[in-house]
This record gives sequence, structure tokens and C-alpha cells, in this order.
Amino acid sequence: MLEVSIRNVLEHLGVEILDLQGASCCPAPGVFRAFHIPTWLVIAARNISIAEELGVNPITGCNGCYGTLRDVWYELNHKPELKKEVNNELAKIGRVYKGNFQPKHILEVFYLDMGLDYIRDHIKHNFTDLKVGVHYGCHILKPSDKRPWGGEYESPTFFDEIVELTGGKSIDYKDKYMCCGAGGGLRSAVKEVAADFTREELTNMRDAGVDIIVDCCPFCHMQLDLGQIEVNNFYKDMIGEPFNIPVIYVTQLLGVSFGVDPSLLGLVKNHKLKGVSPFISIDPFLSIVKKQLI
Ligand code: 9S8
Ligand code: COM
Repeated sequence: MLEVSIRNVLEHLGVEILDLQGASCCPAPGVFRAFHIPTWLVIAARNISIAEELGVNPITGCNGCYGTLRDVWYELNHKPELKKEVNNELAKIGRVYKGNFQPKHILEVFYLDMGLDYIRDHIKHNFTDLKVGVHYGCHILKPSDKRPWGGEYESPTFFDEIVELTGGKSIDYKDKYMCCGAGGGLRSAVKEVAADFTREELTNMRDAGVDIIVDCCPFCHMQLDLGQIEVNNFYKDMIGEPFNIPVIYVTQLLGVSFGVDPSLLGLVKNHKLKGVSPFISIDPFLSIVKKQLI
């Protein structure tokens, strides 16, 4: 659902997408890096080298992939010895890592490469009344010295600015930059604790009166979407009303504002697939789109 929206929105913005044939898991920073750094470095360098071979920057729509690819790129460019060791490993499979192509998150492409004016030129329809809870997630922001955003690290606004191009209003809520709860292996290890983070964030967003949540990471997306069902279950005595806030990925929001057909953005109503997003109905969002945009 998210990938099709990324592909169609990037193409709408004039980007030619080349697939990285044979790419593997990034590998996940909160998992691989925590267990074995050399393995993490070599696998990530291999992935980046596939993009290098094509002569392009590796671009991702996932904070976790971004965290790994950018941090490894940064490490290897700052530590020539380490880069040599990694290349010794890659040589065994006939690959070489150079480090000339910086990995980027799609928000970085939007905000820093294309710029807000370029994106604004593609906006066809504006929301007139949409309150958005913007969720950044961790790896897009931290570690801040290895991120490209500059300026105010503790309360950045680049994502809010992108969201507000659509006419939606980014609503301030308590602890907006907190973890969704899923990352760092927490969701896999102790689902109840992960859901407790999510409960806190959802409560803060609901108190602030958001209509929808917008995120920029598939893992956050799953945790905030499927996680609502888990929170409604695990913490029903604490939360009052069950949560049912639609969770929308950034390119799904931009796409409808560009006038792209929702079905080309993975905004599918009532699909019959099991275990596939959206877990929380997106009908309220689709009604807003119909009422305000079309
Ligand atoms: S927050 Fe904390 S580690 Fe992360 S980026 Fe996406 S999943 Fe949610
Ligand atoms: C989160 C990735 S997007 S990880 O769980 O921290 O590795």
C-alpha cells in the first residue's frame, strides 16, 4: 500500500525510479546493529553498492532503512580503515563499496533536493479542514549529528511543512517526537511494552484533536495502525473509548492533494486481504478527501 504510493508520487514529481536488483534488508538498525556491527556494516554497504553500480542515490521511504544506510555511509566515509575492512569482505562476492552516493529518505528528496516550492507547484487540491498528527519517528531524526536537517534538532518542522503544503494543519501534541514503540526490537520482544508507548502517543494525539495520523516510516505505520487494535485490547481499562484514527503515509496524503487517484496510492477501502494495512478503517479520511478535495 505504501510502496505503490511512493512509486506513483515520485513518478508524478518527475523522478525515474530504478529498482535495486538483489537488494536485501537494510539491515534493521535496531536489530542488526545492536547484535553485530560488522555484519550490519557489510550488508548495508552491499546494498549501497548496488545503487552505486547504477550511478544513483539509494532512496528509501523507511526511517529504519534510512537510519542504517545513512549511518553506514557516514561511518565508512569517516573511517577509511573500516571502509577497507568492509571492502575486504565485499571482495569475496565481487563487490566494491565506494561511498559516492549518499542514501536519502524520500522526505529529504522532497525537502532538500526538490524544495517546497517545487512540490507546491504540483498541488491541485487543498484540504480546507484537516487536522493532522504528524509522526516523525526516531531514525529520521537521530543521531542528529548524522542527519541533514540542520537547525533545530529538538523540534524540527520539515515534515510538518511538507504536510501543510496540502492545506492540512499539523496539530501540536505532547511528546510529538517520541518513538511509536515498535523500533529497536521492542515490538518483537515485548508487544505490550511497545503498545504502551503507542497508547501514550495515541492518547496525546487524540487529546490534541487530530483527524488523521501521517507518518513517514512503514514500521511506525504498522505500529500506529495495527497497534491501535492492540492498544484497544491490552489497555481497554485505561483508554476510555477505543482508538480508531486513520493512519496515512506521507505520499498517500501528498498524492491525493496532487489529484492522483486514491486507488493508485494504496488507499483501498475494505480489501479482503488478511494481515495487510489498513487495520483501522481509512473511510473517514476518504470521506474528507471526497468532501474537501473533489
Ligand atoms: S519510531 Fe522509534 S525506532 Fe522507529 S522510525 Fe519507524 S519505527 Fe516508529
Ligand atoms: C525501526 C527500525 S524503523 S528498528 O526496529 O529500530 O531496527
